[in-house]
Amino acid sequence: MTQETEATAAASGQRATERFREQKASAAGTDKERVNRLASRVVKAINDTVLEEKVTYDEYNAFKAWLIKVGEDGEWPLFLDVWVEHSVEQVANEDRHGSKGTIEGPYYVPDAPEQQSPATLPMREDEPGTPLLFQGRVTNLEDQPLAGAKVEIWHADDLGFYSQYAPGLPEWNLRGTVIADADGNFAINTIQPAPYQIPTDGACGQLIAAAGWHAWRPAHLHLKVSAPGHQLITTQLYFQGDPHVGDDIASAVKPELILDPAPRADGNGREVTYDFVLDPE
Ligand code: MBD
Ligand code: FE
Repeated sequence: MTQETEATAAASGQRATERFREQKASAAGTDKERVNRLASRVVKAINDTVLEEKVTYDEYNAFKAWLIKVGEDGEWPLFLDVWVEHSVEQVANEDRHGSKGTIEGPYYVPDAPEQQSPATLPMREDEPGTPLLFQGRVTNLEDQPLAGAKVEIWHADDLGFYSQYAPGLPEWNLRGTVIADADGNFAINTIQPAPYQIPTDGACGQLIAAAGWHAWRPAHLHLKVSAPGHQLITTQLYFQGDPHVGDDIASAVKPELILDPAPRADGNGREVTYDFVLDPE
């Protein structure tokens, strides 16, 4: 069977592009004045850069070739989610009083199989990695439990690959929808993900190499937490001590989102508690 390590930028990029088209690429109906204002500012920012930096024809053509390649590799979702989404998220969530959110990234898949808490995420029989018990409570701003809250979770495996975007992984590996109990409590058994290196063999990797940047995100759990009458929160949780927690390529780490799991009493991996507070709709 094909291994997840044989993932290519172009294959995962095309998949992310298709998913985006299916789920989110509907016309926003943005009015003419707004389009005029935003498009004019973006075009002006590029022109200002050309004039101030005295950009040459060689540089302009390299830029053009690179933009063409981003599309060919299907890497627009990756590029935008790594370098732009964090600002959009900041604007979207600036008025929230509950838990912090952060970016969704390109690898969410809706409708992962649902389980009642306590749950074990779908994983291979010999799934590599340190076992992790992730548990907590979902409440409103008044600290009242939200019975039956929905905790959607997805994350990379111990080699940093996501199911449905790398070959050879079971469809729902390390993806699940967990329903909290009557007290808003949830418990999820999984494994600790590895730091994630964005694909180095596509257009985004080419930019990173040409600019002398690094390609890493710290290890992270992705989550969407929701309950009727409350605002859904999209977030990620990171791990204390991760070498990239201070320099995420996607600028999506916040101090409130860093977990520090403790060894489990039974010696089987680690455990951590994190509570979610949802804002009313
Ligand atoms: C990821 O796993 C991710 O979460 C983001 C934001 C970008 C690329 C890969
Ligand atoms: Fe991710």
